[in-house]
Order: sequence, then C-alpha cells, then structure tokens
Amino acid sequence: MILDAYDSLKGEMFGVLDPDGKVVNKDYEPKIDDDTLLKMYKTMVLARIADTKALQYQRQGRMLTFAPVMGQEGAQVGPLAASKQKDWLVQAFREMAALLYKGAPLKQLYLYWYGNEMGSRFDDLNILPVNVPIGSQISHAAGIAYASKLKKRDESVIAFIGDGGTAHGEFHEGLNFAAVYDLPVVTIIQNNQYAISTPRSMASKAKTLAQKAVGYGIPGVQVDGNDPLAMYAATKEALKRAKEGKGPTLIEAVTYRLGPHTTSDDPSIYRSEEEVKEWQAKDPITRFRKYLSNRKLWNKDKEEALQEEYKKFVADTFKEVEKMPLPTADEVFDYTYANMTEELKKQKEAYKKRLNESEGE
Ligand SMILES: Cc1ncc(C[n+]2csc(CCOP(=O)(O)OP(=O)(O)O)c2C)c(N)n1
Repeated sequence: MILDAYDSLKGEMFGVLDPDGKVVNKDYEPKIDDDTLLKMYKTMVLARIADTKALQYQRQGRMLTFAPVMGQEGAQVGPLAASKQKDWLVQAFREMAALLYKGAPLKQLYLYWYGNEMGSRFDDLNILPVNVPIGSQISHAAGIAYASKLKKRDESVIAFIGDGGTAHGEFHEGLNFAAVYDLPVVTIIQNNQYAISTPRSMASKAKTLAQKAVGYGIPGVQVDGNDPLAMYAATKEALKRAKEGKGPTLIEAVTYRLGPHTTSDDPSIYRSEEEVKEWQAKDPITRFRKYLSNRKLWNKDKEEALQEEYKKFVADTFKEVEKMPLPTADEVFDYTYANMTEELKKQKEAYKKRLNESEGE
C-alpha cells in the first residue's frame, strides 16, 4: 500500500517515473491499458496547446484574465484517469487538464475565461464550476460526498486545491468534516510552489503539506505531481478506500506552475529563471511521452500529427467562442441550483433591471 509505505512526516515522496520517463519503482507501476495511457497523454498535450493559445489570445485583447495550467497537467490527468465518470470533480480554477480528461468541452472552458457565463455549465458531467474563493471548494466537496453517502450513490469526489489554499479555514473545515463522517473524498493539493508571489514556505511551517492529514486522522501522502503514473496509483488507492467507506485521503502533488499565476502576473519579479529551468527539465508531458515511446505506444510521426490536429482544433474552438452570444439573465441564474434561493431570485430581478436600464442608455 502506497499510503502506508511513504511517511509524509519524514518527507518521503512517492514516484514511479524518473524525469526521463524510466520506471524506477516497478513495485508500484500501475497497470493501465493502452487506450487510457494514450488518453492521459493526449489530454495533457491538448491542455498545453489550449493553455499556450489562451495566453496569446489574452495578450491580443481577445480573452479576459486566464489562469494557466502549464506544468501541472500530470498532477491532474493521473487522478482523473483513476476515477470513474460518475465521480465528482471539484475544481479550483487551474484545472484545465482535469476538466478536459473528464469530458468538459474545451469550448466551455474557453467560454468561462472569455467572460461568457455559459462556460460555468457542465450539465451531467458531475463537474462543479470554477471556484475562485480560495478553499471554499473543500467544503463543497465534503457536502457532495456527504450527500453521496446518505443517498448510497457510490459517487466519490476528487477535489483540487493549491498549496496556498491549505492555509485557509475551509480547507480545515472541509477535511475535518469529511474525516469524522468517513466521507468518500480524495483531496489533491497541487503544491505548485507559489500562491501568486507567496512561496510554499509561507503557506505552512509543516515539512510536507501531506502531513496535515495526521491532524484529521486520515492517510496523507506526498507524490511527485509531475509523474502521471504516480498520481494515478496514489489516487486509485485513495478511491478504493473511499468506496469501501473508509473515508477521505489527502494527496500532496509536488509540482510547479511553469507559467504566470494568471495573465495579470509577472513571475520574473519573485522567482529566478534558473528555478523555472530546473522544473522545465521535469516537465510531466516530456516525461510521459518518453515513457510511452519506451512502451512503443508513441513516436515522432504520431506527435506531429497530434500537434497539428490539436492546434487546428483549439483555433477553431476559439473562433466559435468569439461568435457565441452572451447569455440572457435567465440563463445566467437558472442552472446552478435546482430551486433558486430567495436571495438569488432578488439578485436576478436586480440584474434584469440593470440590463434594461443600460439598454435604454
Ligand atoms: C478567499 C480568497 N482570498 C484571496 C483570493 C485571491 N487569490 C486568488 S488566487 C490566490 C492564490 C492561490 O494560491 P494557491 O492556493 O497556491 O493556488 P494556485 O493559484 O497556485 O493554483 C489568491 C490569494 C481569493 N481568490 N480568495
């Protein structure tokens, strides 16, 4: 058991692949079928291209603020590949690769960052919308898991949070609640080393963020977040526990945000080029591509064809997004809750009034 074998209090980190894509921990190499391995890889590539293009669109004044995922793709596709479609994905705001893996159309993701509210709609995919108030999604995750347990639905929850987010109150409240009720939640901390310009060392005095699990009486493990296989294997174990009614697990994915915090940020002010280069050498996509090539599942021709296909797909998708009409007031308000709260009903009327007034100007 990975969760027993690696002691987060001692700073032991679980990994399967080295930065060259070689298996260095054979005992824990997960058995994943070829189609799933390829889906993991292709999703990471799509996320990387969509990410790079989004930064360009924003600089051209065609997109609003955007939070890039570059560097963290492995920490996201591993857990999603280990989960079932009916499991819930509770995101923060940097989970493009996770969302794409689960089947969220790129168009939706771009719509959100384009400022079109329809991008928050995921209908039957069991995905929660982008959650900007840091940490509050951990309470939502606990709530969904509580409902799943009460209704005996066999739906687990995968929740993402950043390293900075672990210093917020709702991280504690959500995890503690999930722990005492043995709820089926896997919380994944993407420790990308920074909360905007605040380094990981200012998020917590603890040696690892995974060791926070000890305080909740649940398992916690630190994983190489740039290793999609390790992330898959750790999440698989955590989900098994969840489904057996044994409660939540905390996984710290050690990774790095290669890009800016958002398009409004200039990371050169608070981190060195050398540091970025060190992490570029551990890029999850390059590493996974080498692993797939070693297994004869990937080659240069396939890579070129995929790059071409996805670049066109991303460009076509963004053109569609630019042509989409903005939603009506009803569409903005009517889908989040099955029954709208009184407060929301009031807000909707106020919003409609404002729209009518601005039309009259
Ligand atoms: C409650 C709250 N406080 C402050 C902010 C402003 N804010 C947006 S992102 C961010 C940093 C989050 O860092 P981290 O949790 O490490 O995630 P990352 O952005 O690195 O993915 C902050 C402070 C916010 N969105 N919500």
